[in-house]
Amino acid sequence: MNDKLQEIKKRAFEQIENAQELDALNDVRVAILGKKGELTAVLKSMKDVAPEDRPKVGQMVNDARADIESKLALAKEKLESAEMEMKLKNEVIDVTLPAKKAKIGHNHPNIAALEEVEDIFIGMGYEVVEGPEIEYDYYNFEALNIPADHPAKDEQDTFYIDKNILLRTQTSPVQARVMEQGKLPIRIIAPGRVFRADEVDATHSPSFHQIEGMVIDKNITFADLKGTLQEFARKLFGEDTKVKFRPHHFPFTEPSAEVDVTCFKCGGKGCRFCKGEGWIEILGCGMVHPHVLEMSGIDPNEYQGFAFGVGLERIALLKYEIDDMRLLYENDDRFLKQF
Ligand code: 2NM
Repeated sequence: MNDKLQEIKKRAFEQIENAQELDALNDVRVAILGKKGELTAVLKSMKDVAPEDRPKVGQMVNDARADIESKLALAKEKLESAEMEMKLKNEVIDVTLPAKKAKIGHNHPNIAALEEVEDIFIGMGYEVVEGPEIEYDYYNFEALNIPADHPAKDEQDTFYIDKNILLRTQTSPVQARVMEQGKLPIRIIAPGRVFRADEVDATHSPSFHQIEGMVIDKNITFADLKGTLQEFARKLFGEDTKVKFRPHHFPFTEPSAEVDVTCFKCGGKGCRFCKGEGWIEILGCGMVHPHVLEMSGIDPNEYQGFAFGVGLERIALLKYEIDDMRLLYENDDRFLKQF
């Protein structure tokens, strides 16, 4: 009996020493000490032992069991601490490694252009004002002398929410609201999103941005408008930039003009960029129509004003030489990170 116990113990010790993982160790424990284990079988065979020998044999089995259990516990501890050590080793952080380069944001070309335009006018003493994108028909059209039968009012061009409420088609309603407040003089620019029912292509989008400007004061003339926009063009496109005013028509200004600037690529000689013209159209402007002043409660005999409007996307496309407006709205990282 003793031999058998010694043999089981020896084998158990070997297996415990060979176990590389906690699972293997547990297998050994089950095979030897478990309900159907070898040592348990020995205990069950006690009935074959002579009664007078039973205490002694029982003691031997218990001793063997205790030895194997303590060997198991020791091995378990060893494996666990090895496992922990491994885990810590794998989790080590080398604080001296160079950091991963963080992706930082870029200025969207629209924002870059907006900031440039704003800075120029702020430098001339203008205030930046904003207004609602959802507007009353009154401020978007009527207060700006745009008659009911004007093509701009057509549902084909304007997103109507109901009969009197629409998505503004220009930022001039902001100017109408400021005029109505009656604090004079006024020197403001109104940047913001506008909406028109246009199909998307390289130069059109149903939602784009405008910056409109307006000055109302005593003795304001077309010369003030010309000087202001000339200075603006020089600051935006370079000191050598020339401006050209072409007669035009807008319902809210009289007289009205469109403004071209000399091509900043070729200086006016004509190139691929300006399609051989030497000139690039950038904005519309004019003297605020006396009727517009009157409707806002300003006496046109006492006060005069000029106003102008530029497309922000148009400026961004020109300045950063982007050939398709859609690039401004897709927000493709490969495009944006160039700015
Ligand atoms: C333009 C062209 C010409 C304009 C007029 C006004 C207001 F409110 F004073 F009447 N704001 N903006 C204006 C004038 C806008 O955009 C091409």
